[in-house]
Amino acid sequence: MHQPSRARPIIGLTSGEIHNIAEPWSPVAFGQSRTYVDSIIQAGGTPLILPLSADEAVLRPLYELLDGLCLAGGNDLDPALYGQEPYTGASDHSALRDTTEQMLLRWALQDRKPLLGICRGMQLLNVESGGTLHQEIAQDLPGTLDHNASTKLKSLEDLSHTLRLGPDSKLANILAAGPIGTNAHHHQAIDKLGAGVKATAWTSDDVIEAIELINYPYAIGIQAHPESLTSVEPRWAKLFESFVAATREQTLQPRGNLL
Ligand SMILES: [Mn+2]
Repeated sequence: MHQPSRARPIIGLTSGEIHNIAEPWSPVAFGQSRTYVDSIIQAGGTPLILPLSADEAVLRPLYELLDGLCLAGGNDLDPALYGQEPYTGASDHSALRDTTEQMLLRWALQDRKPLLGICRGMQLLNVESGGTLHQEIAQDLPGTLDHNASTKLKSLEDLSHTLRLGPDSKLANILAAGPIGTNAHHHQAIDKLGAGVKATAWTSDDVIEAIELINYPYAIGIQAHPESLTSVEPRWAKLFESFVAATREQTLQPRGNLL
């Protein structure tokens, strides 16, 4: 059933647990960086930051509002999700965030809603498809580039990485051909690709920097943080524009009295 699409599609944006280290007594906040919010707004969408909850009854009504889902960056996934023990004693993960995002992602995949996974979000797309991660790039892939160069420079507007784009990919179509600069702010990377997952961009050391789901209308994952680069490398703004455009093109499900 075709419904008129919204002028401004609603893009669900996953949140993370924010701990106030300076004031550890203060409650944990659920939030997300405004760079994602700004990028979605500039691309014509309306972002909706989603709270963390393991309760399906809480999340589902919010999910029903969404035209697309952006799985944002954040801390590591629990290595148990891809069948591994953490390399170092305890892994830096939020079980609540893992559960929340898995629930949202599974619903979105069932409904074939447009998906954009950034950093951790790309890793979750791969893991949910049965793929695995390198828990520590420096340990697993010695001699590779510094994938935390931007972290060390304390700037996500840093373009220390250059990506080569797979020619036969949605990403190359969106960004136009030719290498593109990006930031480097991660210590984990995709190892084995999941079922139906295709790598679409790499750094010169062959670390996978982008993926897409094949046989799916629009599901793109990016290892870097393009939401911080739309000013310094305007080609990255096209990624968000294409994502919002994809949410307009989909056949929207009836939403009861909301439409
Ligand atoms: Mn990288």
